[in-house]
This record gives sequence, C-alpha cells and structure tokens, in this order.
Amino acid sequence: MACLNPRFMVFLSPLVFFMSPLPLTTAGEFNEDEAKVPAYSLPDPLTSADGTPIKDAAAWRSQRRPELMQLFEQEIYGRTPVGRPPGMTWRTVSEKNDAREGRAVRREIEINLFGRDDGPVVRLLLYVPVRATQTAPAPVFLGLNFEGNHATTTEADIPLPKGWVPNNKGAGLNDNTPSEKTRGVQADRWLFDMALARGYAVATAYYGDLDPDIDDDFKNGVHAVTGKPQAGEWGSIGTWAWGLSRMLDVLEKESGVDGKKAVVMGHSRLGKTALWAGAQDERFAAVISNNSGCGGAALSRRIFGETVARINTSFPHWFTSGYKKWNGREADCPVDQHQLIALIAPRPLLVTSATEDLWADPKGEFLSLVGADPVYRLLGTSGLEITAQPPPDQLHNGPLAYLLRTGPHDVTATDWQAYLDFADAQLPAK
Ligand code: GTR
Repeated sequence: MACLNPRFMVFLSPLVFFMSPLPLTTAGEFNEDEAKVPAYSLPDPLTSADGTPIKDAAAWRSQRRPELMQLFEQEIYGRTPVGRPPGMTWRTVSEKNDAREGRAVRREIEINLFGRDDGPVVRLLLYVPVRATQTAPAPVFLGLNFEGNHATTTEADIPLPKGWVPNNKGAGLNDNTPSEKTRGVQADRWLFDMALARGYAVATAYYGDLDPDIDDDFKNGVHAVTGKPQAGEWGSIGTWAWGLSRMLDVLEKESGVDGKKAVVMGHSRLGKTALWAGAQDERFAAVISNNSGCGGAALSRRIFGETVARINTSFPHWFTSGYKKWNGREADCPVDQHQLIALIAPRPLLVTSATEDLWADPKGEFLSLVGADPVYRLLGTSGLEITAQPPPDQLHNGPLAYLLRTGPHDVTATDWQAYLDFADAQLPAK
C-alpha cells in the first residue's frame, strides 16, 4: 500500500488521513525528487505589473503592496468580503486565576461575531501569565486549533466544541461528532506552560467555530450569515484568517495582554491561514508558519510535493474558486508564495519546515524567504542574510527566521523553542 511508504507518511497523521476526501496517492505521482524540479523563474516582488521598478519604501507601500495584495485576493485566497461586523460582541464566560498549576490566568471568551442569536460564536481560550496581569502586559501567540479547545489541554472543564469535528482514528472518533475521546489529544502541540514560563500569553480557538473544514457549499459557520462566496471571494482559509483578526480585536482589549505584540501562528492548513491573516492585517506584529507547504510558504513553481491541482482537488473549499485555473499551470500564475511573505514585510516572520515533510516542500519554504528578502531589505530590515538552507535543528533567527526541524509534519517542543526564541529576539521592544 502506498501509504506505508515513508515518503507518504504525511497521510498517516490521524487528522490528515481521515480528513482527506481523496484516496491516498500512489508513489511517484507527485515529485519529491530535487533533480526533477523544473526550471522556473519567480515574479519579481519589486517590479510592478506595468514593469516599473520599485525603488523605495514609499513606492512599495503606495503601489506594489496594494497591487500584490489584490493579486493574492484575486488569484488565490479570495477577497475578504466583510470587516469587523458592527454588531460583534464578546463576553468572558469563565475565568480561573490559578490555572496550569498557578502559572496562568485562564479565560474563555465567547465572541458572537455578528451579534446574532443564531450567528456563529467563537470560543477563545486564553492563558495569561499571572505576573503579566500584575505588571506589564504579555505578548501573545494566537493560533487556531484543529480539533477543539478541549483537545489542546487535558483540563477537564474546557467544553467540547459544537457541530462538526474532524475524525481522529487514534482516539476512536469516527462520526465527526464532538467527543471526550479527543480531550488533550493535541496537548503536545500546544505547549502553553513553556510559553507561560517565558512570559507569553497564548490564545487559541477551534477553526470549525468559524468554518467547518468540509466541502459543503459554504452552508455553515460564518457563511451561514455572509452567504455562499461570490466569484472572487474567500474560501475557508480566508474565513479562518478573518476570524483571527476578530480574535485580535478582542485581545487588544484584554487585561494582561499586549495586543501590539500579537504573533499570529498556525500549523499546516492553519499555517497557510496565519500567513494570509498576517499579510492582510498589519496589526499582527509577527507571523509564524509551521509546515504550511503548498498555498502557504512553499513556492508553487517548484512543483515539489503537493501541487496546486492536488490541493484544489482535495480541498476545493480552501481557496477562492478561481485558484483552480492555475491547476497544472503554476508558472503562469502572476504571483508565487514568496510574494505572500513579502506582504508581511517588514514585520518578523518565522517559517518552520520538517525534514520528513516533503509533501510541504521544506526547500521551497526556505526559498520563499530568499525571494522575499529584497523587500525586507528595502523596508530597512536586515532581511534573511543567508542564501542556503540551514542544517536541521538550527534556528536561523532574524526578521526572516527559519527552522528545519528533524522529523515529520507536526508541531513539537523544538518548534515551540524556536517560536519563543524568535519572539524574544524579533518582537518590537515597545
Ligand atoms: C494535507 C494538505 C496540506 C496540509 C495538511 C494539513 O492533507 O495536503 O496542504 O495543509 O493537510 O493541514 O494538515
């Protein structure tokens, strides 16, 4: 069976295995051989569509950045059709002052996105270091989770999400229904205590509160209110990214949290989401993409691992519907993913890859940073400062930071160590 081939181990992660609507691929169908990467040339982030070279920060800001933003909306993620709804409300529904063995103040905050009784409600789980509530507010990591807040922690009193959840074979969950079976199953991906000990707050919410990750013609979550996306509008990634901005609206007002030092982060499809959230919403002070791959940090033109056609077939609801026109035509798309990275400039960005995660193209993720470097330098930062992918498990820290971790597609303590070292060094002092 193809899935026993270690090159396809990515499909064996319980979540991915059971979420993919397609049968497993057969070996050889997708390229994971560096020698077979086609010759390609990347569109220049510093040449505008009419051929004008972009020579200074003012031209980047007024001309090229808006142009690229529009291209990413049009070609890949879709336009975000709503801002912050005027009726949005939120309230703290639980507060515990001695959570996590006395390390944290834990709050759960319900965000009623449209202020409607029948509208979508996001439940934000927030841990703030106790000291930060007494002294200076803490910087905060904000990211969505895959299986529900209860899955990120073994604490018994965090409620299950409502509605559809992904199956988890390892935990014996097979009916897409929220269950105690998955309590704590992702706690090893959410190292709250490690972050708290280093003085950081962490906030997370279940991505299905915003848009359940199924191709159901956009009937539920936020789309139950905003309607089925029109041509050119968002897919699920755009919706999840918008939700992160709404959570930042809330975090900006939370006591003990420094909303000016919010790091938006995510793994895999939620890493793609973090990048798009960070590109669109410049209030995010820094961005972390963990193993985001195709449609995230990896260059599409390398056609290494997951391809545009494959992602649009497996997950037709993630991107704007028009992204499908680039299926098998990566080289013709007017943008590539290094320009998404450039849209985050000059704010700090950490990209992490994993040695065994060839499906996400670790080298292509690094080369996106190389491609974005001229923009970071134009905007006055030191940029990437390296051109070769660093050896495994050595964080290259800087405004464009990179880690190639040994191991599979996952989030581990090594990754969190890098997140914290990156945030310590790169978040603005004030
Ligand atoms: C895979 C998908 C990747 C990645 C991953 C995940 O099936 O091909 O693009 O996003 O899922 O989110 O875990």
